[in-house]
Amino acid sequence: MASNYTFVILAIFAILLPAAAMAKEYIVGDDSGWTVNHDYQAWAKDKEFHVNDTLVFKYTPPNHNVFKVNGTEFNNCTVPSSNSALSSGNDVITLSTPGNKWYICGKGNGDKNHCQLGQKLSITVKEGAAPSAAFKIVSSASSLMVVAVMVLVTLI
Ligand SMILES: *[C@@H]1O[C@H](CO)[C@@H](O)[C@H](O)[C@H]1NC(C)=O
Ligand SMILES: *[C@@H]1O[C@H](CO)[C@@H](O)[C@H](O)[C@H]1NC(C)=O
Ligand SMILES: *[C@@H]1O[C@H](CO)[C@@H](O)[C@H](O)[C@H]1NC(C)=O
Ligand SMILES: [Cu+2]
Repeated sequence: MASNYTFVILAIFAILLPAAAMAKEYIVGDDSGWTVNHDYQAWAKDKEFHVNDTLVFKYTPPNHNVFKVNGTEFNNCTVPSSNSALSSGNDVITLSTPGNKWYICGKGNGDKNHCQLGQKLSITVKEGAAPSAAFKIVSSASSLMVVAVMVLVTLI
């Protein structure tokens, strides 16, 4: 009897734990994509980024590109001279380490480059994977089952 319940609990964890650690994918700017005159800090404000989540920068090449820069370059809209831009128009960046990350577009437009026109994103990546809503529900359900099993074991 009790071992059946234990098996069920173990099976539920085996199925749902990998899903709980699953990374999230964020389309930068959602439907607007990666473009000028968009407030990416407002877009990022209500989001929590965790290690292994991904950012997807969507745009029509060669109109834009993506440079990962440091805080100084971000603040000054300094485009790195190195040829390290992502430019596919569907650029996927995995957030592999925690900390602050900065991204800008390196394209120019007269005397203002796209970064100066607001095409810049700064985020903070948190350590560890985010627990999903499904995981929270399942873990509370599992806790209830553990209690049920303990009650059964005590009664037997
Ligand atoms: C940012 O990068 C530039 C050039 O690559 C470098 O000179 C500068 O020291 C860096 N700043 C920081 C805060 O890392
Ligand atoms: C960045 O801008 C600040 C002022 O906003 C300036 O003092 C500094 O020299 C600039 N740095 C670079 C690397 O352009
Ligand atoms: C991120 O993914 C790597 C490789 O799949 C994995 O080894 C690591 O544990 C993951 N980190 C987190 C915090 O989920
Ligand atoms: Cu651009």
